Amino acid sequence: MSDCIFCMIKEGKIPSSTVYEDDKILVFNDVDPQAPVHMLMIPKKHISSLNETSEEDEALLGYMMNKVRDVAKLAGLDNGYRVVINCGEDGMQTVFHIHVHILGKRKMLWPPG
Ligand code: DGP
Repeated sequence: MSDCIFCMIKEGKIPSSTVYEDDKILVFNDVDPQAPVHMLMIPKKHISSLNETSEEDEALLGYMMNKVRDVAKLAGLDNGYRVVINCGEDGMQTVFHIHVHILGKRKMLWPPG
């Protein structure tokens, strides 16, 4: 998607600080961190939101969930972390390329704001 910020990051057209990359996903630091560690995991495939996934994405989505633990370990989140996927307007999604927020190094609040 040519006008998608996260596709541009994936293609190296917008700089970001990469934490982890493989053939399926990219993980980079959020530009507006809400915790001492705040990373975003994106699939390299453009999927706009959780509302736009299909059966053919099940393996990729499962792969992402399974990789969260490894990325959290890489970032030293040994005391736990929070994983968030915002979806749509009420979910306060602002970038329409599905992404997993991984936040840590502080105590999270519940319920979230
Ligand atoms: P969401 O509200 O769930 O759609 O979160 C989008 C996140 O993306 C938000 O925390 C800020 C982050 N973000 C937006 N633009 C950029 C960017 O150009 N670079 C990086 N690293 N993060 C971005």
